[in-house]
Amino acid sequence: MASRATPSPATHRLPHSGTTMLTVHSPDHALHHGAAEFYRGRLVPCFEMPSRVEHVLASIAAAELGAVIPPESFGREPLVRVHAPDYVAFLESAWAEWSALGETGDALPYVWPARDLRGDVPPAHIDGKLGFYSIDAAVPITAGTWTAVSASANVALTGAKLIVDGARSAFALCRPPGHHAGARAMGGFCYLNNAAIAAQYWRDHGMARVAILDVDYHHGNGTQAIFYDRADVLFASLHGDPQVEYPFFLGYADETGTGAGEGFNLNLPLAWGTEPAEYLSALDTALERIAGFGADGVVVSLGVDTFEHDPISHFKLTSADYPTIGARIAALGLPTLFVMEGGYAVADIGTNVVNVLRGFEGG
Ligand code: Q9C
Ligand code: ZN
Repeated sequence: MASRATPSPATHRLPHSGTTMLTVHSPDHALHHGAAEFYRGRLVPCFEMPSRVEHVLASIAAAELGAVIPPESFGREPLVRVHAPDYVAFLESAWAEWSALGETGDALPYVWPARDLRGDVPPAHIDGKLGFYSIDAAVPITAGTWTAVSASANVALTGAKLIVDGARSAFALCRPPGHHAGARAMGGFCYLNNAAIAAQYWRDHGMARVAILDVDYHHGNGTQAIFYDRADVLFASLHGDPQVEYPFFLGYADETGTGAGEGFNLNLPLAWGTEPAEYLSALDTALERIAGFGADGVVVSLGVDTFEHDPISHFKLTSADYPTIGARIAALGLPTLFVMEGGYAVADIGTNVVNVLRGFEGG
């Protein structure tokens, strides 16, 4: 990159012998642009929009964080290490099945297999499949959704591979996000669980123990569920208390893991209006658990919807708090993959994301 030939004073301060953090990004994210999500009785414009990525890219360039590189293609294999094959097939064919009905707008579910209904039989009709394979109606499927979703997973995998190949850190600028997606369900703007796919890739490429630190405002229900019975992947999350916040039905403090995974899940739910000092104290608790786990690497589910002005969230972090988060994660001294999750104060997410990454880099 030309910009690296004339580093700014800020990049001169980096203590890592001239290395900068690579960002992985695919323009295919823009092929996913949902019109609306169902919220409080009406269809509202999607908060999760393509411009989010453009703001992050602009801030990366302005800060001269490092080069932005395209993803490699990893194919289906690493996806089905985490997700059920029938779910991946559903995502791939959903738009074709929906448009075959003569529909031209986005596909959205409207019926779900809740208690006392059959949750074990995927229906044949797309209307039934949409509900079977989802937890909510915040997951529009458009003509370009599969292309964008599979590119997003490839972005995460490329970041994971950079670290297997020796990088200390990388930033996977994933969009759509992933942490609400379970092994067999989409939800909360998420389709494939990019962080989980990256963590499993690390397990399959030499790392014995992987930690996932989820700092998105919302509980990473999908990631938790995927690794809930495993002792080789520790999931630690700080998030809005599910008593009062999406996803409501997971993310409580008493969820500590099951079977071999007992003790390898840590939830730190926080109240609406949580201030920076309280947030950072919870972060330290999560980091202490990760340090004690003996991880070979950490995947950070990086949501910046903890920001005070986020339109759908209720914590009070300021832009000046994000470098502290990055610096404290860096103090683990572990190979670190940052995976983009949420953040909907669009004009500010670039600043807030880059603040985390520069805080990590020591600048
Ligand atoms: N319209 C992530 O941050 N429902 N997902 C919000 C406000 C879904 C958030 C309701 C929130 C999902 C990745
Ligand atoms: Zn979120």
